[in-house]
Amino acid sequence: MHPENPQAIYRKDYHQPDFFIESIDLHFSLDEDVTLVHSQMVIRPRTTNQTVPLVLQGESLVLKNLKLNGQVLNTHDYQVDKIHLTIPTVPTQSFTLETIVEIKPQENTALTGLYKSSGNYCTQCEAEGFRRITYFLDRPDVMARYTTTIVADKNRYPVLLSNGNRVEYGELTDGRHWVKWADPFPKPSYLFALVAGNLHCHGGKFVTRSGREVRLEIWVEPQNHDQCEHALQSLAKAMRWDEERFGLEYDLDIYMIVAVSDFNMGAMENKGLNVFNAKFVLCRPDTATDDDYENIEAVIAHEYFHNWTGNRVTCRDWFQLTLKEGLTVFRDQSFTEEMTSAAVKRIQDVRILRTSQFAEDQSPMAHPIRPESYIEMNNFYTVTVYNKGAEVIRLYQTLLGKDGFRRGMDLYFQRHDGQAVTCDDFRAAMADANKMDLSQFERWYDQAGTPVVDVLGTYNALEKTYSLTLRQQIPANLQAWHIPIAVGLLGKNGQDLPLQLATETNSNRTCIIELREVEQTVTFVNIPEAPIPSLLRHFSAPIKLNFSRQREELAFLMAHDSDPFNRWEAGQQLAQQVIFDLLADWQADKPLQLDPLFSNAVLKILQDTQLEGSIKALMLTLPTEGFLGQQQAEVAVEGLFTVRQFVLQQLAQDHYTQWLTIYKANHHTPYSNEASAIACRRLKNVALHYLCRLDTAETTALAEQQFTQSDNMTDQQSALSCLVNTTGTAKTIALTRFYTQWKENPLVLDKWFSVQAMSYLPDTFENVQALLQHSDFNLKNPNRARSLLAVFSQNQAQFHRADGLAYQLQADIVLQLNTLNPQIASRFVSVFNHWRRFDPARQALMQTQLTRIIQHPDLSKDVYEVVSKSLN
Ligand code: 0A1
Ligand code: ZN
Repeated sequence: MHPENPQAIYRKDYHQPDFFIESIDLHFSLDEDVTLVHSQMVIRPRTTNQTVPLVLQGESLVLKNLKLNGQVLNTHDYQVDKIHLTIPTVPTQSFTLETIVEIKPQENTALTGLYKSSGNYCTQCEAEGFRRITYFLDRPDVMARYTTTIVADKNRYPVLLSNGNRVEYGELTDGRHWVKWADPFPKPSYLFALVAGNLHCHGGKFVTRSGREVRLEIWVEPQNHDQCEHALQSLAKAMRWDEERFGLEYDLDIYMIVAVSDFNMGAMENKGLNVFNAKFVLCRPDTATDDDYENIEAVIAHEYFHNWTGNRVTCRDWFQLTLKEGLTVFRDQSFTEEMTSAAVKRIQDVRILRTSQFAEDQSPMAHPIRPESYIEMNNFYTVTVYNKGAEVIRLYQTLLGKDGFRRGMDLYFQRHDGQAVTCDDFRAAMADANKMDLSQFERWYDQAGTPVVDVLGTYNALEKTYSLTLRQQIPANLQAWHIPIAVGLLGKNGQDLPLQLATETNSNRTCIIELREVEQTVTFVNIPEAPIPSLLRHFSAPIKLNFSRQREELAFLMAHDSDPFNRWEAGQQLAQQVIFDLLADWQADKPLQLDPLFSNAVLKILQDTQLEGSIKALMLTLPTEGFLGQQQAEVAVEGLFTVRQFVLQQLAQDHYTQWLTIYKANHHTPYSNEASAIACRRLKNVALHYLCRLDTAETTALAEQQFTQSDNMTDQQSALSCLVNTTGTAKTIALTRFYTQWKENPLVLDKWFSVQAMSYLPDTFENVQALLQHSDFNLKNPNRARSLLAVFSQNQAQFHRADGLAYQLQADIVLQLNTLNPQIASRFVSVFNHWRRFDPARQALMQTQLTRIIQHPDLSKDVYEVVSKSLN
């Protein structure tokens, strides 16, 4: 790129806006050729008698008319460039500004601003998309009252929606009709939304705890009318939960959700009118998996929870994004923990954090949850801001207790309802409500990276004390974090010992150590025998904790820890040790032999009748190649693949009868969406995957049978993903059959692409190349592009082929997407962020592609930022 140097924006440069926009009255005339947007704003200078120019943002707009206080402005009274409208001289008192602009939503493939999806109009304005609709002060600390009139052809677009309440409507003589909406709540422009199209409504209602009736509406393309009920139920559950847990009630008379097929992200919390990726709305047992059901409930809840954490109290500037996102993710995680199983949800969340966020921390895109600068804000909707941000919120709750956290939340809303605020405001509310000093806590907001804590334990048999010494590894220029570490001590019988700190009189089974110094030692008294410590229970902080353990000790914790999270964790650590030792053997050309201790530990889990099924399924799943690679100084691509496959194969053989028993015991549970039925499916499908590793006629027949006979997508997809890794004809038959069955359902067809991209057979890359040519592949549709290419790029051994062909393909795709959809291009190029973690040959191959990309003449800011940081 030879851009006119895309400029970074810095957090320290924040200034209040010079003008506020009190109200905006919008008028859209939607047309197949050009859409006209007429806007009338009441603008107030921040201070009286100021003489600063008014600078509005606007992109890809054609200005047709401009009036100030009703007077048309002459061209020499204002300037327009690619991204601004500047009026050097404006009145010193409130004034009105009217603009008319032309836009072309039908040509908008970036899917930000106003665009078309399956023939319908919709909008996406976060972070800075509103400026692609009309000229505005497009920043979250400018909060205006909106009225919106939409005019469109009545036949094509019978449904016209925007934020707030529908206040007027009517018909025109030319086959067009109009609807006017008014949103009583002032809001930042990123929460604006408009939808127009031919949509079906799945309606319901919710009565708030104060007795107000709220109308709930899920809007979908007509053919999807039978896939909305779960979304509706999820919404009602989320509304109830927020009342009960946080005392927060919904505030409008209507709540609308629209499902669209083309969407860059998961969903968007626009006030009263959420726009959703259809993937997080539509489901039916035969089309959606258990995970899809759970994700839908979680995303619906997430967007709903934003109504308070994000909309009523919003962000002052985009550096504060985690204020709304970290908090809202924490709220949706807590909701799912209560709706499903707390331990299972915690394990799933920690897996995401450790595989994606810890990796981001190790990459050139590493940033604190509150970044200091950005070139393109859309690049900062990251696992760090979202998921680590949620962990940081969880830390408050761990430190203050659930009640203390609630007191902090109450004070936060009491102080800031209707305002645009900062992460510091949130921290102050937590501290003040609990009379606690949280100043050291700011480091979680301004220091990037994963804290590392080394722990040593010493038992003193004479004194009957056990001491833990914890030491933070602090990188240069950083300071010690404030870290709560939850600890338990297990006795020889596997039971928790009562814990009493030398400084306390009462005892507990789990104790929170507050680590604030670089090094601290805590001593437990009255410990009758040398204990086995269980550290960082339920992953009480987003850190890496080092404590050296023998395999026997890990197997012991895996069998006995009363904290289900740590039981799972011990199993993962044991598997990791075993895999890394085997890797050393493989690299030394020694024969591979699986440690019987590990195989037996797995057997014990298989035979444990007390263990809940979903946890059991998780405990029987090995760490991924991606996660294992991250633990290495240099990712051993082939070695990790070979060794991990070997371990899976051995476990399949060693426990063949037990896998079969588990499979059969859980196979006939009838379908339902209850936790117990889900657990049966999880268990049996883990068993099926192990069995199919043996690639025998018998195991393939099991998968085929499940594939043809299942009445639900969880089982069908799972069987298909087993079959794609088999070597006979069953694979082609199943793939053809699945395609024929589901070719009319895009969300299910996405699964067909993904399953093939995930295969571990050596021809996967060639298959992906062929699938790119398939008539159902479409790079413009983000779900479809991700289903094939993002999924493939996570298939470590296949994507990182030694010949670099997959890298070249990925770069080709990035360059195409760069023009079509920069946000998706930037996500796709991010796989190369980790290039320095590979061997020299692969480094060179990836660097070649990065260099090729950065030399592209018209690189978007999105891609430029990621690639330039990667190459630096
Ligand atoms: N605020 C939404 C996520 C979102 C962010 C950006 C988008 O377009 C660039 C779209 C959605 C959420 O957290 O759900
Ligand atoms: Zn969000």
